[in-house]
Amino acid sequence: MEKNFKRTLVTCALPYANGPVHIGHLAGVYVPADIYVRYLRLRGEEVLYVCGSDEHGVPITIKARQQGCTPQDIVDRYHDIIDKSFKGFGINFDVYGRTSSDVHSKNASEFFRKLYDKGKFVTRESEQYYDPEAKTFLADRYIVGTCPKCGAEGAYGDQCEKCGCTLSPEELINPKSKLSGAEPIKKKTTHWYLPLEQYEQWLREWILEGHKEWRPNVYGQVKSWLDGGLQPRAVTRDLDWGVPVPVEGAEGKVLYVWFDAPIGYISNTIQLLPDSWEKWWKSEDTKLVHFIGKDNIVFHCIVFPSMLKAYGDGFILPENVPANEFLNLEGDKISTSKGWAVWAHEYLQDFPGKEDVLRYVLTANAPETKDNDFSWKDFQTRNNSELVAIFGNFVNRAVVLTHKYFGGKTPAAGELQDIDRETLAQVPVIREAIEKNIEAYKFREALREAMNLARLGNKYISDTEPWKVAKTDMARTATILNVSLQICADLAIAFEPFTPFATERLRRMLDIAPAWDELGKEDIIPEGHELKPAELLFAKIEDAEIDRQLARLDAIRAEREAAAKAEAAKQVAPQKEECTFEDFEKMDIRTATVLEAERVPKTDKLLKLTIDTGIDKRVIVSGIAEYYSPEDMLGKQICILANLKPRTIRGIESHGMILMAKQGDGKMRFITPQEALVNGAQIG
Ligand code: B3M
Ligand code: ZN
Repeated sequence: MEKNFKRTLVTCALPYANGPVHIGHLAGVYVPADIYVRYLRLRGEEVLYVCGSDEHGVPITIKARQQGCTPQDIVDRYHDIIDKSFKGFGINFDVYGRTSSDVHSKNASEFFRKLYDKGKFVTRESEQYYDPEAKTFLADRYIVGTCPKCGAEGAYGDQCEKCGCTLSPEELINPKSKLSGAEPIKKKTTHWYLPLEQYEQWLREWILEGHKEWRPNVYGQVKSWLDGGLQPRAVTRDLDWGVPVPVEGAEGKVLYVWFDAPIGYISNTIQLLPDSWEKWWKSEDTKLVHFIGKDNIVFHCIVFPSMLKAYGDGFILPENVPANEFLNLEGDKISTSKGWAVWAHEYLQDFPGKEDVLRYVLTANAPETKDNDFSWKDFQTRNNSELVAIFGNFVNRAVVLTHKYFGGKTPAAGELQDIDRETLAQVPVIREAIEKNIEAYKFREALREAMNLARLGNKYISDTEPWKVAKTDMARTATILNVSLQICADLAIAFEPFTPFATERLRRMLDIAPAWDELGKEDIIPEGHELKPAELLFAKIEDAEIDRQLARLDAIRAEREAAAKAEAAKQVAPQKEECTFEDFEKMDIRTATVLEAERVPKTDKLLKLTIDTGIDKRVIVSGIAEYYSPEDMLGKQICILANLKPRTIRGIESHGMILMAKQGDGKMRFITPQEALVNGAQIG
């Protein structure tokens, strides 16, 4: 059932202040939320738009340790960068708070205390890893060791970044503390848990029964969590960075970051509206919408609602949680730690005045139903052949011709012809489609419709050719330009949520400030209304600008590959099964010298070597051509396994094997005695 709300509270996931935001964040959360908020405001609705930095959590403490500064230093730095980036893209929250603020600390603390006093938590004692040297419990991320699945070194206690598997610290082979390098020991600790299983039935009814309209990815994830059965979730941690647990006997413990962060939405509202925040959080007339990425679904659909339910006191629940899938970059997963990203603040520097282009491309390609890819070529094409060639071109022709023929004054429309009427009749149809899609959180589709409006205008002016008609019929020219200008005004409305900077220029050119409701009216710009000088709506993006971005990514890729190779080189194969001295004795290993060397024809890997073994001269075929040329081998003293059973390789009989050392990345080198010896010296 559609409820009638009086106002809308829009929250955006609080970005972690341990790195800048990138295009994946923008596409997943902030651009769609901004479109939604701008649309509602244009419709004259009451909206509150809340966000802020998420400044707690273990990764921030690790970064601080790596950089030799405090966690507060880290979050101060990134909070500022992130805040500026959002503003740069026209994403103007009513409040952009931070979870390290006093308001939040007090609010989150009180929230916990209330649940505690109401008996909503259970406590559990568990054994957790503890660093006996640093005298502190170790969060999963603070324990590293060998991955039990792929053997990679340096896997974390919660995940191996090499093979991507999820781990628990117990599974690591040779676990070591990241703090001191000491071997962690198990120690008992007590934590508070929210017994989520008690909310299962209620969640089923509220979401699975009551919100079938939620996006399939969101609904599906919730369903699979509920079907899997919910477990109590720890809401506290042994850590020294966060909101202290406000309970006696909880020294050295803080609220788990995912417990305090969503409360941050409320704290930030309190910070902005200390006296009237409850109207936004505790009134059935408020529609609450959480914009998030798909990795945050469980917290916003299951954990936070259960916290609010436990708290009671009239807190409302989200009406919708439009979570997006992920955006990839040039075919690869975006990764902050690997530097594989387009950073918002760098984009703003590299493309000044083109904030809208990124907003446009990220929306046109929005990962709403599946993961999507961002490529710089697509970015350029969408700018040059959509924004510039269609939208910009149409507006430019309409405005410039009005200046040229009518001194910038909006000419009167005479009698309308079929083409005029048919064109204008399309506008309300498109308007309805945009509205329907935005209200259903289908921003990509809504933008397509808005672009259809630009296409309509561009086609109209191309078909009616006012620059030709003007030679013979000024009255008809006036009508055509009047119709064209009305469509320009429609575009100034329809595109405002998507490309607010361009529509601001357009509104300035047309000298109007229309509300959403005027979209499709036939006299948004009255006859005689004077236009301002034409401005450029969108500018072409040249190949050189795109090439620069691609070169930057190529460099990152090359660096990453080199690092991966260096890492692989360090991997040491595990020891083989035991053998006896007799086993070893069977092998006749001795020195020899290469007399002749040549490639085995039609192969890439094989060399044919004639060698002096001290006992005889013989031929060995060896797969080392990738590493050594025949010239490299000539005259070299090597070691061979002399009594290996002869084998025929590519028609050549090979008598023995050259001893090679091989490292993790596959690189091989032959073994040579430290000082030249006679051929045939036995090794053992
Ligand atoms: N800090 C964002 C993330 O997972 C996380 C959101 C918190 S929203 C309350 O990247
Ligand atoms: Zn692994």
